[in-house]
Amino acid sequence: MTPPVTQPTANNLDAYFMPFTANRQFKKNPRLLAKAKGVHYWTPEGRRIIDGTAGLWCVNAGHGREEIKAAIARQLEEMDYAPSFQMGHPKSFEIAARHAAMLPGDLNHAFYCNSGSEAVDSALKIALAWQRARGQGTRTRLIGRERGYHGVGFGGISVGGMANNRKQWGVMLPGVDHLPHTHLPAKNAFSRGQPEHGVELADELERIVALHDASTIAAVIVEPCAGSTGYLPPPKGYLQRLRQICDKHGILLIFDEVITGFGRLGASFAAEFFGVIPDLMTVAKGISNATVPMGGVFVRKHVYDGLMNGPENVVELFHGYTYSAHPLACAAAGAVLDIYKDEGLFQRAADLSSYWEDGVHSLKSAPGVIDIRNLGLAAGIDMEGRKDAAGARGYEAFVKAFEMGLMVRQTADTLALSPPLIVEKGHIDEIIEITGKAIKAAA
Ligand code: PXG
Ligand code: PLP
Repeated sequence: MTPPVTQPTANNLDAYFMPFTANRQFKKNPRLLAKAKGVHYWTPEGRRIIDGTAGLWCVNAGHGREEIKAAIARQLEEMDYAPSFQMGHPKSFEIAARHAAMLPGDLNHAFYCNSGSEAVDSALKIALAWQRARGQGTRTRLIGRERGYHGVGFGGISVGGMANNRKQWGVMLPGVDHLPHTHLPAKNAFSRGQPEHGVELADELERIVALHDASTIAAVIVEPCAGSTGYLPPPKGYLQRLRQICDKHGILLIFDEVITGFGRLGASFAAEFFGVIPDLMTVAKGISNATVPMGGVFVRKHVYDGLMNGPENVVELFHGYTYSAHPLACAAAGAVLDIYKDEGLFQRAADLSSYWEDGVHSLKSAPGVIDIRNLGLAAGIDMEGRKDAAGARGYEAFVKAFEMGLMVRQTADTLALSPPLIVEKGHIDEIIEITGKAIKAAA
């Protein structure tokens, strides 16, 4: 008898190599989402899940928005794609002008790509090119921060500071250094909003400058409010001080606003919220409400102008993507801006943020909760881990929450919450209640 040509797979989930997932564990007990509307998902069996995380911090205007769907469909009908190099299409210029008009300060030019990771690598490259264009080509060092997340490109993991995201890849980019992170639970535990302590951590940049010399440093990149690492709002005065030190030494400041951009803090961008204008800003996620992949780098006038030199027939930045400013992404991004504006969603997030703060801090008494942080419409909750099993409790709490009808994000023994900006107070109550039960169930 001839054997079958292919062996049957363990299950039909086998072929997909899942990102940032324990593949074997997942495939034994999968969690699937099949439908979404408003602030809810549904599993294939029809179980309703409240979305406590706006997908992955990206569906800020809620799921299944008809206006976005219609704009994408219209664009697909009109023109599916246009080359992005040496050619243009009207919607790319239109969306850039709209983004420029809503950005704080003189951030007024937009470069587009397809994700936050691409945005970060693009921003780092623009920073290096700009330093070189102004005759400072020795400035090649990039400075990130411990616990920072800047996506998964080689540039992003080099400046990033989450050890698990780095350790499989050897040396990455050379010449990178890192600021210390700003998580000081001994001094700042259970802070409401920005913590009081830690402004002096920005002075570590002076130490780094003294060590390497300013003439070797191109740029500093930080998340104005760190997201992936468990939501760490910046200490009071910290970003202002970073800005001063960068100015003093001719170093470009990059804010990675992939999570904080488009309303998460109750303002258009963290730069506006904190009143600190970076030289470059990276965005993704909420830019298109996650309907069509899109990312961007917003740059200040002096950065753009600094690169517009040399003969006019020569490409100023040898960098770009096949899908930079993809017509479908631009159409989606335009419809998303209309929704944010018409529904006042950034203001809505600001208005709800104190109710949210009270809600998340009510979890202080849940078993084994050792810190809670919040700013805008997001929060991080640290649980005491199990002895010799870091992350096990966090994972169990995440699974329990899902079983009880709530999606949260988990990293190690920290839970992160960041609901769509359209949530109602009743949804917030439900999110807090289930989170509390899940923390208890995993105690
Ligand atoms: N920068 C920042 C600050 C981010 O938060 C990226 C860059 C990369 O974006 P892309 O689109 O390439 O994934 C991000 C992405 C989580 C989580 O749960 C966070 C992100 C992605 C997935 C999960 O913390 N942030
Ligand atoms: N790899 C190959 C072989 C390519 O031809 C291209 C683009 O033309 C790329 C990678 C880059 O793809 P993208 O522009 O979508 O980032």
